[in-house]
Amino acid sequence: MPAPRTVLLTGAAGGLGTLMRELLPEYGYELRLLDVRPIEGEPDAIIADLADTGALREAVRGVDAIIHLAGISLEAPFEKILKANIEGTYNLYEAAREEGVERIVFASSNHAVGFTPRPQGDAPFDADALIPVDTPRRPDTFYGLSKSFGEDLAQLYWDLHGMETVSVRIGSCFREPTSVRMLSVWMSPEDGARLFHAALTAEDVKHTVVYGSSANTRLWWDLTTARALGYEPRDDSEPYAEKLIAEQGELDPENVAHAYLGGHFVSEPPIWPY
Ligand code: NAI
Ligand code: 15L
Repeated sequence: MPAPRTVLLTGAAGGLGTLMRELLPEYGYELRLLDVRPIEGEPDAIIADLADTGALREAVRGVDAIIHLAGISLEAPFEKILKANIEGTYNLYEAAREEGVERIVFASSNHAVGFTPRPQGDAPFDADALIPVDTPRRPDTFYGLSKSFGEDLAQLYWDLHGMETVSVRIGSCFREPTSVRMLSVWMSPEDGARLFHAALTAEDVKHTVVYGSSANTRLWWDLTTARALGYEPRDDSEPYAEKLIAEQGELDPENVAHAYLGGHFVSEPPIWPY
């Protein structure tokens, strides 16, 4: 596949979409933006719901690849997750198939495997203690379940239609880590852009699942499949550790909200407010 140039960015109004709108053009991409919400300063953005199959068909026409971020990004009643994340992702894949788009980068989440126990003990963890991408799926929420569905959909579209996907199980991609858990799962926005660029340009990815994080000293999972795409993370959350641990304390193995990859999503997930 030739290196993609025109890329549809769904969910472009959101937190990660906003960061990627800033960072990805540096890699030479021309972004076509889509979201159900208007985007300030972006009059050409496509305002469409993932339920609108006609609008999706037009939105994907002529793009070289898609970065699919749109959807509900927290826990919500199953009916809402079904509509936005499950049917919505299916609608996008169908539109992409019909229009011959060959590569999708899918924003999966650590919450697809959120009920996986985190490595215990002192960081940095040995390579054999890190959670591999082929660990059994253990969603921690309906939200995580929808990401698990998205990964399976991506596999099906590769096996059936030869459409390639990199499913990125993103940890926490925000400007800075704000919790002790995030010291392990943080992905700096700059590393996020590096990883998306690698996922868009690597050859012959078929359906590849990767974890999305920086090279954190306290990393919980294995970045081998991400590095195999050519991803070279440059950031580490460790400079934030002293302050966050002083404020919040170390993770407590007896606390259920500290015991799994998904953190507090396993016990008190944040709820989608809309
Ligand atoms: P966000 O909630 O800030 O952005 C999601 C965007 O999707 C919003 O702008 C929203 O308007 C749009 N959207 C929701 N439903 C839609 C629909 N039916 N049709 C069209 N647009 C719709 O979330 P954020 O943080 O930017 O995350 C982006 C993606 O990455 C999400 O899929 C999320 O699940 C995933 N992710 C993000 C992580 C992070 O650390 N930010 C971690 C793991 C996964
Ligand atoms: C996610 O999947 C959410 O979309 C994001 O808002 C964060 O909560 C992140 O996971 C996390 O696990 O920190």
